[in-house]
Parts: sequence; structure tokens; C-alpha cells
Amino acid sequence: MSSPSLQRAASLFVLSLVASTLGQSTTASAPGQPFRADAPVGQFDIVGDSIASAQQICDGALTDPNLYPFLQIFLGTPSRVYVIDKTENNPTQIKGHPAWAAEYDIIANKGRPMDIVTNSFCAGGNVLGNGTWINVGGNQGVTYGGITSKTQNGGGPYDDPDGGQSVRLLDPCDDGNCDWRLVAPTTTRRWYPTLETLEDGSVIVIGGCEWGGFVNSAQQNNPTYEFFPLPKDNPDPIQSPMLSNTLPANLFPLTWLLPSGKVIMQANWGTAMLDYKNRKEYKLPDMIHAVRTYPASAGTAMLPLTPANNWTATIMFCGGSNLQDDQWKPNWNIPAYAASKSCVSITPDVSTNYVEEDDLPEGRSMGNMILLPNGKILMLNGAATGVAGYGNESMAIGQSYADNPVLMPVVYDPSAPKGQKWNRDGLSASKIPRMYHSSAVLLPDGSVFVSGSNPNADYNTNVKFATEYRVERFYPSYFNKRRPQPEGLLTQYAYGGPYFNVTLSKDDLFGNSDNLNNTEVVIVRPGFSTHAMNMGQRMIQLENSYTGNSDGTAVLHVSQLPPNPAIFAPGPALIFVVVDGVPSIGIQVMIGSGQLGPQPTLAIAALPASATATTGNSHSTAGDAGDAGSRSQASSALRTLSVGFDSLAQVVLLPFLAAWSMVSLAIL
Ligand SMILES: *[C@@H]1O[C@H](CO)[C@@H](O)[C@H](O)[C@H]1NC(C)=O
Ligand SMILES: *[C@@H]1O[C@H](CO)[C@@H](O)[C@H](O)[C@H]1NC(C)=O
Ligand SMILES: *[C@@H]1O[C@H](CO)[C@@H](O)[C@H](O)[C@H]1NC(C)=O
Ligand SMILES: *[C@@H]1O[C@H](CO)[C@@H](O)[C@H](O)[C@H]1NC(C)=O
Ligand SMILES: *[C@@H]1O[C@H](CO)[C@@H](O)[C@H](O)[C@H]1NC(C)=O
Ligand SMILES: [Cu+2]
Repeated sequence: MSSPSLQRAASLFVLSLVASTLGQSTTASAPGQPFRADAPVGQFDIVGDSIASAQQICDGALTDPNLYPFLQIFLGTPSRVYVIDKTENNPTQIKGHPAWAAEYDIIANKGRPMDIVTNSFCAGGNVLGNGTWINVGGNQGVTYGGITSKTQNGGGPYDDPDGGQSVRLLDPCDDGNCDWRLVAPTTTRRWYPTLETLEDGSVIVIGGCEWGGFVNSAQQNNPTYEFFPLPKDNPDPIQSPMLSNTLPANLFPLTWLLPSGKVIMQANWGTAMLDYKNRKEYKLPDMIHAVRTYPASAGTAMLPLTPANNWTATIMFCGGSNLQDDQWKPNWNIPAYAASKSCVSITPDVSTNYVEEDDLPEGRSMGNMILLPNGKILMLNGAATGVAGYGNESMAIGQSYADNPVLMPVVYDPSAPKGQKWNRDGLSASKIPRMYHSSAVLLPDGSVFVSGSNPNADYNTNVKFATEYRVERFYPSYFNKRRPQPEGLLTQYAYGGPYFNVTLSKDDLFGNSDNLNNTEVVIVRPGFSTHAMNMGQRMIQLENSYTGNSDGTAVLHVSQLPPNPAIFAPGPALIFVVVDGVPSIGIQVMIGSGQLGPQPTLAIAALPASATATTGNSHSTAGDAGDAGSRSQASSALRTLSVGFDSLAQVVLLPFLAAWSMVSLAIL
């Protein structure tokens, strides 16, 4: 029945669909330059008083006030930071009560109050594989001074229903029309839960306590984990022995999905490996030198996952406090107690022993570690003495359990020699103490958004560490340099499959093609920042080779992500091309299918060998060797595609294209 022309039309249809998903519809326009090239590099740019300087723009800097202390923040779209606070007497109102959530437009410098409905006090958050943000847990409704309300269904001065089992979802937007929505509650009450996104884009929700307080206790511990969405066949929370055995300092357990597909959890002095798929947990060696979880609150980060380290996860814990279990009582001078300088790492898929790393220059509790696109880690915020938390105790500074803010940032360079990894070259101090309830998140232009601090039960301006509404932007060393403007980056990335080409101009290479050996394509997920943690923060470098042209331009040949979604979970992230340490402006892209569920994986296509026209030399880059066999089908398919439709070998090609289009159709 089918005529040759019908066959041809059908295959043309399939192919043009594939071509369009591989081609124009998936190629992002080249990023431009930052909004300013005269930023105070190495410094914090301070925004003025939040009432007096409202909605003014100064030197193109971020000068708008925000009217909320930013307890929890994340980058939702390339131009929007979302902020979540605890219920308190913030001057800005929404629907007749104080606002405790907002959207912040980092381009127009305008804040928009949002109604997050229930008390989101010390909730956890992360981003799902389909791009929706999730915020889980919180506390009971409160009235003035953070006192528990008589009514837990709203009403009262703050109109804040109980948030202890709330699940809140947000689809970020650029039109000012999105809002949080409440969906079905968690199985159990969770104050201070940790959220980690898994390989299928769902989220594991871990731990917390029922009613709050400075630290956890046996009476109110919730030593379980559950999932979002809840599996219909098996929705009950699952017991975690470690969370039962690590009282009292085990709130906000420090948690990372590992390339092995298991989840490492660290809380108080305990460490465990969670095989969540089999609902089993294994004890690992104890943490050394200091407690890293809240309220000790070390800075933590997974080091960049790179071809050079075979995308092996190493996690750093820096600072915190070495309090023993019986010392977590506010009946002694905690705010004067020196925080820990110690820094340790663990590479759990290789060895489960903690390894000593270079000490911090000074002890720090509540330091935030922010992954920069150049592969370095910025530590900022926090205090040299005391811990997180607050209360009406005589030893407190106001109500703060910490004192002596550390105003100087410090940068960790994983590639520097041991003993020299931390440095402060060219850095200056902030003028704003960022104590308990501060946050920080990477922005697409490579600057860092710094906000918050409120170690007080309610909005409070009459104390040493007042409720802080000023936002700062920190500008790393590369900020004012001309940024690469790569062409050809995709808007969606798969786990394996064909490589793609990115074009760099002579200017992008700073006029020196030697820089091709010093060019990286990295994907960063800035994460959900709260309590010195950025849940979900992670960075991966893609494998690449290059072709340098005689006119000084070049083409980067860039692989997709490795075919293992546990290395970098699906969901939105920023992509940067970094030339000689200078990142392009990050483009927001989708990793994976854009949907919850098992992620398609494909063999990685072999990269062409690196070559430069000027020397005529051809050589392979480090990551380029090996497994060509498993890659050949994909790469030959792609080569055939570029030859043109008429000469396609359909029998070989179509099965591969069908697999690829399953991945790429979700792009549309
Ligand atoms: C993402 O998945 C969650 C859970 O199924 C759902 O509630 C949400 O609406 C989805 N978001 C999008 C953008 O589809
Ligand atoms: C703590 O003190 C403040 C200020 O005096 C007061 O408003 C608040 O109600 C007190 N909180 C508690 C839990 O006692
Ligand atoms: C890299 O890691 C993978 C597992 O993720 C392993 O199969 C492979 O052998 C490793 N390669 C090298 C060179 O160590
Ligand atoms: C990438 O560029 C190389 C030449 O530099 C070319 O041979 C190849 O076909 C291109 N591949 C794609 C996917 O565009
Ligand atoms: C990159 O490094 C390799 C190995 O050292 C060298 O052969 C090659 O010429 C360098 N390429 C460029 C563009 O500098
Ligand atoms: Cu808190």
C-alpha cells in the first residue's frame, strides 16, 4: 500500500521533527554581558536602607530594598529570586497580614510580596525534575513574639495556619502571576527537614522534628524519611536508625545523592549511607572534629564533578562547632564559645573515612559555601563564636546564640596545593553581620546574592543583630571582565547521546587560542539556600574537545551529561562556558526529560579529537580517550544526519533517532 513518496514523506516528517528538536528549538541565543562592568570586584555591594531607598536604582547596581529578611532563598528563573521567611511582623502586608514570602526581580530590582499561606518557618526546599520548586514543613501558627497561636487555622494578627505538614509548590514565572500552592500534606510533622532531588526528579524528604525548639529531642523527633510525590503503593514514612541515634543536633540532616545512586546523610556526629531504593541504611564512620549540622551549622558543598575526577563526589564540611550532646542547652555562655576552624571531606563512593582538609582561616558557624562557575567555592556569612538559634536567655546577644560576625569572605580553590587552598586575595569584608537565618545564592551573571539575618523570634530592630532587610551582591574577581559569548549552547541536556558544537569568537578566547586548553563547560544548580545549606547545590563539568580555526575562532565539541542521572539529578540549572576562569553569563537550561520519572540514558557519542589549525597538531584531551566503541553508533548517526536527509541509512538510523527523540521531544 505505502508508496515510496509516502514513505519518504513520513521519514522526512520524523527527521525534520528530530532535526528541529536537535536544532533551532534547542539552541539558546548567545548570552551577553553583565548589567555593569564597573562592579566593586571582591566586595559586597550594599543596598541602602530598605525604606528610604525603596525602588531606586543607583549606578545600575542592585539597589532596590527588599522588605523581607531572606530566611530561605533560591533562583527560580534567570531574573527572579524567591524568598521565604518565617511568619513574623514584616512591615509589608499581603491580604491584610504581614508577608513572609516574596519574589525578587534582580533585573528590575523590585520585590513582590507573595502569600505562602502557612507558617514556613525553617522549612526545607529543592527543585523537582520538572522545574517546579517544592517547600516542605514548618511550624505551628504564631502570634507576636513568635508565641504559638491559640488558633492553628489562621486568623490572629498574622493569619498563619499551622505549616508543620505543609507541602508548597511554585512554578517560577517572569510575569508576576505565580504563587505558592498547597498540595497534599506530608505523612508526619516536619520542622527542619532536608530535601534532596533524586534520579527520577522526585524528592526525598528527610527528618525534622514535630514542634521545634533549639535542638531536637526524643519526645518530638521524626526519625523518618518519605518521598514527594508519595508512592501510592507504599506511602508510609520509613524509619532511619541514624536519625534515631543522633539526638539532639540532628535537624536539617546534611544529605547528598551520590553517583552510586545512594544517599549520604550526616547529622550530629553520625554518618549513614542510605540505600533508599531498598529502604536500607548502613552506618558509616562518625564525623570528626565538630558537629556540622544545625545549630553548629558548618558550611558544606560537594566539590565540582569533573571529567578529571571521573564525576566522583567529594563533599566538604567546613566550620561548625564541637559541642557534645549534653552541651546543647542554653544554660551557659554559648555565644562566646569559639566555632570550629576544621574542614574535612569525604568521597563516599571511594572511601567512607573522613579526610582532613585545610583549616578555615578562622572558626565559623553558619558559613555558606557557594559554588562559583570557575570551580572555586566562596564562603561567606556566619559568626566566629556561638551557634545558630535564638531564645530569651540572659546569655544571648539580644536573642542571638551567636556573636562576632565573620564579615570577611574566603575562597576555596580545589586545585591549589594543600595548605594553600583557602585565600583572600583581593577580597574585602562586608559591613552587614549575616547571623542566624541568612542565605546566599549564585546568580546567572556569576555574582552572589546575599541576604537575611534575623536571630530573633519576631521582626526586631532594637537589638545588636536586628532583622536585616538589606540585600548585598558579592562580585567575584571575574565579574568585570569581558565575558565569553558562546553560540550553540542547548536549552535542554540529556544523559548521554550526541555531542554538540559551541562556537567561540577570538574575543571569547581573549585573542589567544592557547586558552582552548583552559576552557570548560559547566552546569551549576545554585540550590535552595537556608541555614548555611544550599540544598541541591551541585556543579558538573561536561567533557569537551575543540577545533581551533586559523582566524582565532574555535568550535568546542561538548558531550551531554554522563549517562547517569544520579551524578546530576534532572531539573533546571545554569550552564556556563568558562574561558581562563571567566564565565559566560549563565543560561537557565533543563537537565533531563523535564518530567518526573525514569530518565532516558544513551551511550555518550565520541568527541572528535582536539585540533588547532595554527599548529596543525591534533591531540586528544584527557577525557577524550576510551569507550569509543559504545559511542560509535550515536556519533555515526549524528554524522549521517549532517550529510542530509536523502542519503540517510534509515534502518540503522531510525532506532537511534527514536530513542533520542523521546528525550528531545520534551523540549518542545
Ligand atoms: C511537577 O510534578 C509535580 C508532582 O507530580 C506536579 O505537582 C507539578 O505540577 C509538576 N510541574 C510541572 C511544571 O509539570
Ligand atoms: C521573648 O521576649 C520577647 C521580648 O521581650 C517577647 O516578645 C517574647 O514573647 C518572648 N518569647 C518567649 C518565647 O518567651
Ligand atoms: C569512572 O566511574 C565509573 C562509575 O561511575 C566507572 O565505571 C569507571 O570505571 C570509572 N573510570 C575510571 C577511569 O576510573
Ligand atoms: C561539529 O563541528 C565539526 C567540525 O568542527 C563538524 O565536523 C561536526 O559535524 C559538527 N557536529 C555537529 C553536531 O554540528
Ligand atoms: C593544549 O595542550 C596540548 C598538550 O599540552 C598541546 O599539545 C596543545 O597544543 C595545546 N593546545 C592549545 C590550543 O594550546
Ligand atoms: Cu531556623
